[in-house]
Amino acid sequence: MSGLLITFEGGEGAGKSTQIPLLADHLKKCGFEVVVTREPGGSPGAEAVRHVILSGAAETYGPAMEALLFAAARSDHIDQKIRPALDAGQIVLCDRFIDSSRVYQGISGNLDQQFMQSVERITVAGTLPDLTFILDIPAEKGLARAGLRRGDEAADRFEKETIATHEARRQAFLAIARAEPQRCKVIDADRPVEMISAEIAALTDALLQSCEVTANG
Ligand code: Z5A
Repeated sequence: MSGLLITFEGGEGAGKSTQIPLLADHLKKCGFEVVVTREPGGSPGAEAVRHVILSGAAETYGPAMEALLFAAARSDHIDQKIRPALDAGQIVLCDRFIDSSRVYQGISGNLDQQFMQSVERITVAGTLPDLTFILDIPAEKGLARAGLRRGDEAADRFEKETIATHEARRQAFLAIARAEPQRCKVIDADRPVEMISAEIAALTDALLQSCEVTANG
């Protein structure tokens, strides 16, 4: 039995971490086994790499180095957590995944597309999302939300970048959604939390009805 991999993508402050537990609750109420995880991180090895990347320690070595660090973390995360959960028929909800690498390293880092595609193919080894929610919000609004949430803590390596860079990333996520409309659903994230979660739950329910994943409860 194979589970489902559902990923959440989008710019800073779009509301991914807010929406994931709401979808998890909805699915659990329907009787599904749910695993919530995140990238970079999600397994002990990947969490160690997360610290290196988000502290900015690898930034001076360039985007290719960062892309490979994200890939190393993802490979461990998939092996240790995601694939075993899918093999057990569970629904995995992951905060960021391959599209973040495509956008942050591939587009913002201006890396060769063939290099990025090869790294992705080797890293995921066939474990690809069944459904991806791209939470879309103007960069300025998302960053304002992320700033409020952070409070006095320092911005991380990516939050510090310019509005133009964040807006370009937003457009890159939307371009991925246009290229893969079957997998990617663009969600207007500039709305009340409950309205967004209702749309996400409805789209997930529709996918579940069309595939073989069944609830245990
Ligand atoms: N990265 C990469 O470069 N390459 C990769 O391959 C991967 C990642 C996997 C991880 O950061 C960084 O790594 C990330 C990309 C890069 N860049 N940055 N920064 P992270 O894991 O520390 O954080 P994040 O993924 O960027 O989270 P986030 O985008 O900052 O936040 P969010 O999860 O989308 O938003 P939130 O925490 O749910 O909400 C933010 C605030 O807004 C919070 O106070 C909420 O209460 C509020 N909120 C949420 N929804 C709403 C609505 N609907 N209305 C009003 N207020 C709301």
